[in-house]
Amino acid sequence: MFNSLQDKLETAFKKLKGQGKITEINVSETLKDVRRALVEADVSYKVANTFMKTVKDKAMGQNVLNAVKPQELMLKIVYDELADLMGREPAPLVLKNKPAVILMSGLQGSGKTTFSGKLARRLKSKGMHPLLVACDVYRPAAIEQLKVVGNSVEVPVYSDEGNMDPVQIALDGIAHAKEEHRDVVIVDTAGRLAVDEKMMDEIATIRQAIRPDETLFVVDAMTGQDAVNTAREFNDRIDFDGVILTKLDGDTRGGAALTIREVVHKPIKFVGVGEKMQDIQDFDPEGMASRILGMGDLGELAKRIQEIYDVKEAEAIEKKLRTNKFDFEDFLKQIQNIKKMGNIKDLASMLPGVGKALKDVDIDNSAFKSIEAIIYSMTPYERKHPDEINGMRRQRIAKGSGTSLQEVNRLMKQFADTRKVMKAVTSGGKNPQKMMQQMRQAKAMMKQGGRR
Ligand SMILES: Nc1nc2c(ncn2[C@@H]2O[C@H](COP(=O)(O)OP(=O)(O)OP(=O)(O)O)[C@@H](O)[C@H]2O)c(=O)[nH]1
Ligand SMILES: [Mg+2]
Repeated sequence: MFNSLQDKLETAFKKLKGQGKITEINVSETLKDVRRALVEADVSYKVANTFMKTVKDKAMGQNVLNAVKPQELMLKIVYDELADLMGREPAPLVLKNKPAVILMSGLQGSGKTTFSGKLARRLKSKGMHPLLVACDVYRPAAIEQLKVVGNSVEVPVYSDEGNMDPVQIALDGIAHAKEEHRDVVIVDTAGRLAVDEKMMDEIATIRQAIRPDETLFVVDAMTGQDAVNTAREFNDRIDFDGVILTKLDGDTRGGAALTIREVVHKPIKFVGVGEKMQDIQDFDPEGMASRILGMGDLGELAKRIQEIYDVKEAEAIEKKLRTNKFDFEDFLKQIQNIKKMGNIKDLASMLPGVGKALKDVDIDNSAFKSIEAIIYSMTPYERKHPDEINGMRRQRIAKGSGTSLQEVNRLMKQFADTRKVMKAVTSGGKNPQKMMQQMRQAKAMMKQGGRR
């Protein structure tokens, strides 16, 4: 996510770091670099200029030049401005009606149908009972696509094949939800190739008829400033409640994420980070600012971890760690869990400083293959007693798994580190604050361990 922007901002701040004493000239040079980075990330000139002016005023107001740690203060100011630019506070869905109704809108191929499924899955995991409603009556396979999506997240789909009136289908779908005691209805609509009057009329009419709790505008982040312009046009016409930014996993420059809020004064509520149903994240401006500046996003990571671990499992692991019984069987189980958490590269980017280090590394979940092979080459006894895996055993394991001694050694080290991190994470329980604090400690511990 936003690799090139991250790179450029880091370079900008590095320049500042190299200076013994920073001067007004260094600061304005850094600011110029930051501005250029924003514009290259497809942030509009207007927004970039306003941004720079605010940062500059703040820097002068807080007397950066005489600050104890001027570089850090500058970074903090830019971080704050980025977070403010994106709205600062997360904007959760506001669902009041029974059933609550969520209406999707957006251009063709922006990701409405996919996101409808992701959202249904998400709401279901929170104990709600969603119903998906298929109002795309134009594209031949649209209804079928929603059914496939619904099926994959085990959420029912209401459709009315042959009925060409999306308003009526939406109303019928909501009535059906009432009968079936579904408490939230997600209405998927037809895409527009471009902003065209007839289609705009249709979505406006649906909206008037069903009075949704939330009208969401879905937009492809890869389209940069076009995304922002489309958002403006949709907002003028249907006054939506929030934005869904999809395809943030791709080679997105980031401009849309940074600018939309400022231009339409509506919050980004979720982002899509992949084609799979679990690839959805709450949009958190502070977390995003932190990620853009290469500072990681431990909040999001903690959330993912909590999604996977139930309390019981966490307690069991915690006990094992406490009594030093955490072994390779458990480790293997953790790998399965991590795979469930989603794309590994995306997860890694939430760790401070790690995202960038992995930027050019081609890792995906198959990276676990050799690790799994090594563990499968251990005897059951060895898996249960990791501390007894000596040099000779390591040699044998390397041969058996078709890897090398170095790889086995590396895994042994990773295993030891994982124990430490897991210890911190599991004892954090359900308290993300505590968990984050402990993860930081664990990270520091691992660093020390590495130096020894
Ligand atoms: N990489 C990536 N692909 C996505 C994401 N969201 C959707 N897609 C893909 O984008 C394509 C279009 O998604 P759809 O959900 O069909 O889009 P739509 O808005 O419903 O399109 P229409 O119904 O034609 O208007 C599909 O191939 C999806 O798999 C995302 O967050 N990341
Ligand atoms: Mg669709």
